[in-house]
Amino acid sequence: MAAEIIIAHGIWRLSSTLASLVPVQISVIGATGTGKTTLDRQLTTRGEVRMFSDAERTHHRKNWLGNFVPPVATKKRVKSEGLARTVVSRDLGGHDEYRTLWLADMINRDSKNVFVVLDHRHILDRNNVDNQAALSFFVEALKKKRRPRGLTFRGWLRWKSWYPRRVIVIANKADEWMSDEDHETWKKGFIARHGIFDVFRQDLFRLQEMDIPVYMDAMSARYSWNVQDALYKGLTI
Ligand SMILES: Nc1nc2c(ncn2[C@@H]2O[C@H](COP(=O)(O)OP(=O)(O)OP(=O)(O)O)[C@@H](O)[C@H]2O)c(=O)[nH]1
Ligand SMILES: [Mg+2]
Repeated sequence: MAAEIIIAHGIWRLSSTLASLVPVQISVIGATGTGKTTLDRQLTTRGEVRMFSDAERTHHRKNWLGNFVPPVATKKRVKSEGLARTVVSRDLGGHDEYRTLWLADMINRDSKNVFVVLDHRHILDRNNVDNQAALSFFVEALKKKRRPRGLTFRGWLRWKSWYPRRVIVIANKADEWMSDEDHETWKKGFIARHGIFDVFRQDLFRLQEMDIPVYMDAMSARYSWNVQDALYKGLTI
């Protein structure tokens, strides 16, 4: 009996280790300057990430067909509460001209886990709609089934019936906007009710109408607060 328990435990450990090694494709999108490159660096190197100046925003060159050339996709380990996953992502730029590249990339890689990175600029300046525009573009493109430029042959075969499996909205730069009271709300698990998400609710409901589950969380990519946990939890909803 004891031997059987040991063997069963061994099999369980082995299968969970193997599952953690299977790469999961993820897409990280969001307006320029929200912290996508910082997140990419955080997952690669850990610890405090240096500040990136305006001159260091992500840009891509065009190929002879006029399509933007994305950077290579890289593997990263994401750990949370003793569990781990291997994720594959590409650091794409957030400027308006790269939005179709976000779509083409997620369809080409069949990356069904979409992380939308936001910051608090719409709270600092009520007239700033960068974050809203980025999310709306994505939701609208899914709803209207726009065919993005730059699809590969495989992407072209799947684009018509392609939908993400989950959308994870992460409010970054929590070190700047999160108050002690907000932190209490977060600890209780109610961060989705925070005002920072209010302007996005209409679009988030539209995603739910398409049967796409939405998860909301907060993080500080620069100071490594709740980065891996938010990603890991997002992948499990
Ligand atoms: N305070 C704070 N600043 C952050 C955080 N994450 C990113 N930043 C800062 O926000 C600015 C933009 O960060 P990037 O990572 O370059 O933004 P991006 O989303 O890659 O921008 P694009 O490449 O144009 O799409 C930089 O000055 C970062 O240092 C954070 O968690 N907290
Ligand atoms: Mg960048």
